[in-house]
Amino acid sequence: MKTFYLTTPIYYVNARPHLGHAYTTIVADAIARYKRLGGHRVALVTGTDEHGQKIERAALEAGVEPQKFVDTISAEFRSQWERLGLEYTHFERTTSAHHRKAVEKIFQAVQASGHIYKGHYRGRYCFHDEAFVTDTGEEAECPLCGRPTELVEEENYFFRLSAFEQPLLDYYQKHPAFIRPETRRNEVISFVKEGLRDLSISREKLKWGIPMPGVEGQVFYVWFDALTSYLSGVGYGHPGTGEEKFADCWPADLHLVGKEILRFHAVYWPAFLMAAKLPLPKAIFAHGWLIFEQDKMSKSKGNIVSADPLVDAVGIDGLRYYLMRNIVFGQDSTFSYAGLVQRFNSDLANDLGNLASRTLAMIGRYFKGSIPDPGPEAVQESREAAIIEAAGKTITEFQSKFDNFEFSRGLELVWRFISNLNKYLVETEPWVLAGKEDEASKARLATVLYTSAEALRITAVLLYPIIPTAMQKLWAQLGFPEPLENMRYANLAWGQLPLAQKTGQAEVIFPRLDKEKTIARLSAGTAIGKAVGTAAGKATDTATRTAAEPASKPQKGISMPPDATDFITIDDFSKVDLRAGEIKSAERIEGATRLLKLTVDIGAEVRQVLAGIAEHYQPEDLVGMKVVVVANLKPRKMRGLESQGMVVAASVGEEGKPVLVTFNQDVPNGSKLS
Ligand code: ME8
Repeated sequence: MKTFYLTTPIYYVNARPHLGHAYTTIVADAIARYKRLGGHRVALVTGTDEHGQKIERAALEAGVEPQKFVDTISAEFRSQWERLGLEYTHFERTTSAHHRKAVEKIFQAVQASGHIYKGHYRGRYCFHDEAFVTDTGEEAECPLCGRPTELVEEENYFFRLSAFEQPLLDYYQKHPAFIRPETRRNEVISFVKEGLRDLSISREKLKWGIPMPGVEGQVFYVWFDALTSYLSGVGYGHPGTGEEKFADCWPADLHLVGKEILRFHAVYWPAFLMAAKLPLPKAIFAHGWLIFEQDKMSKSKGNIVSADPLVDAVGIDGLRYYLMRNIVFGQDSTFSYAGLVQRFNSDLANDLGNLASRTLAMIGRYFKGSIPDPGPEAVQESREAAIIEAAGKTITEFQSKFDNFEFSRGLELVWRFISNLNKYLVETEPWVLAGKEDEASKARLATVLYTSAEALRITAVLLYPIIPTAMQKLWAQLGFPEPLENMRYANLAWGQLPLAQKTGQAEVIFPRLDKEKTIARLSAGTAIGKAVGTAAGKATDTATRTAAEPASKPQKGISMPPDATDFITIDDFSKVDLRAGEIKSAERIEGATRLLKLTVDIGAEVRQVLAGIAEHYQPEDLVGMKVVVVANLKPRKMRGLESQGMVVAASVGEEGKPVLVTFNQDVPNGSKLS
C-alpha cells in the first residue's frame, strides 16, 4: 500500500505562528494519527514559505538580512509545532538547497512540454497575497484580501495557463472529490469557466527568490516556488533515495488549505503538474477561518491570537478537542474563550473524565486494581447488549464521519456513547452493588465494571487522534504497557480488554477549570501583534464590521407591570418545576426548519426536549450548555417526536428571537429553581 501523504500549507514567515496556522496543522496531525491507526504509513509535510516580495520587505522593515529573518521565524514555527506536540515527517523550507533543485526540475519539465514563453507583464500585483490581480492595470483592490495593489511592469516568463482551462474542467468533472467541500468546488469551477489568462511565473525586479535556470535576472514567482514544496518535501529532485520516497508518496492524498488559497491549489497547481506530466493530488480540502472574539479583534485592528496561552490554560488536548469539536470543518467559526472553557469542563472534565475516574477508582477499590471477569452475564443482560451494540456502531460511524471530514459529527457520536455509559453507571449503581454480600450482586458488579472499562478502551483508541496525550494516559491507567499509537482500529471489536490486567494509578485526566478565572487569564494575554496572515486579517475585518453595526433597536414586547388581578401567588409559581439541565446532544429534525431535538441531563434523568430555536442556534454550539428546563410540563408530540419538557428562553426583538436562559456560574444538573 502506498504511503498516505498529506500536507499543510507552507506558511509565510512574514508572520509569527498563530492560532490560524496551528489550526490547519492540528487538523493535519489528527488526520495523520487517524490514518496510522487505520493501518496506513503516513507522510505529513509542513513547512515555511520564505521567498517573495513580502518577505523581502518584512526583513527590510525588521532591519535584518532576509536569510537571517527567515531563519528566525521558520525556527519559531518549528518550536511552535513542538510545543503543540504536532508530529510531521518533514518540515520543508523553501530556502533549502534541495527545494531549489526541485523547483528547477519541475520548471524544466514544464518548459520541455512547451508551456513557458517570454512576455511582457503590465498589471497590478497584491504583495500581501503575492498574487497577480489583472493585466488590464485598472483594478486597484486585490479581490482576495481587498488591499490596494501595486502596478508592476516587467519582462517575465509566462506559463500557458490558458491551455489548461478545458483539461482542468474535465478533471474536476471526472473527480468530484478532488476539491472539497462541494461549495468551494463550485466556486473554483465558475472561476475557471470565466476563462484563464496565462500566468507570469517569474519576477524581474525581485532579488529574494530562486533564480530561474538559464535566464539572467529572473527569479521564480513565489507561488510556483512554494507549491513545489509538496514535491520536494517527499524527495522530488533529491539525489539518492529521494526518488524512491517520492514514488511511494506522490500523488499526495490530501492538501489541507485555508479557503483563501484554494485558487492557487485547485487551479494553478494542477495545471503546473499537468504541464510537468506529474500525477495530480487526490484531494484538496479548503477549510474556513477562525474568527477571533470580537472584543479582542475590534480593540486594535490586526491583533491575532497565539496558541501558547490557550495551551497553558486548557492543555494541548483541550485546545485540539475544542477546535475539532466546535468547528464544522470547512466553515468559518468564531473562536471564544468561553466556548473553549465550556467544552473543556462539560465534555472532557465531566463526561469523559468522570467516566474514566469513576470506573478506574471502582476497579481499584472493589477488585484491587485488576480488570474483573464479566462472566457469562455480560451478553445476557439487555443493558450490556445495548452497550456492545452501541460500541460497534460508534466504531463504524465515527470512522465514516472522519473519512468524510466531518470531525465534529464524529466526536458527537463518541460523546453520545460516553453519555450512554455514564447513564449505564447511574442505572446499574455499581456502588450499591458493592455494598451487597450475595454472589449475584458480586458477579453483576464485575460485569458492570468490565463493561465500562472495555468501553473506555474503545473510546481511548477512537479519541487518540484528537486528544492523544490524554488518551495515552487513560490507556496506561487501563493497564496497557504498549503505547496506544500501536493500536489499530481493526482490533477494536468488543471483548479484547485482558481479564485480570492490572490497572495503573487512577488520576484525574482533565482537572476541571474555574471558568471565570480561566477566561480572565486568557483575555489578559493572547494577542501576539499584527495580523499579517490573510485569513487572520480578513477575520479581523469581519469582526470589526460586526462590532461597528448600529446597536440593536429598542426592544418591543416588554410589557408594563400587570394589574393586581393578573398576579399569581407563590403557590401558583411553585407548581412549575424548573430545573437546571445540561444539553448533552442537539440535532436538527429532518423536514423541520425551526425545531431542534435536544437531550438534556436534569440530574435524575436525561430528557428529550424539542425546542423551536433551530434558526438561531447551531446544534454544535449548544452541547454542554446549561439551560433551564420546565420539567413537569405535560409531554407532547411534535413531528412524531415526544418533547418531555421545555427549555426556557427570552424572546428578543421584533421577531421574538429566542435567547436561551443560562447560568453565570456552574450549577449541578437537576438543581431546582425557586
Ligand atoms: O498562504 N483561520 O501562507 P500563510 C484559519 N505561504 N486558518 C488560518 C487563519 C485563520 N484565521 N489564518 C491562517 C500562505 N490560517 C502561503 C501558502 S502553500 C504552498 C503556500 C492558515 O502563512 C490557513 O491554513 O498566509 C491558511 O490557508 C494558511 O494559514 C495561510 O498561511
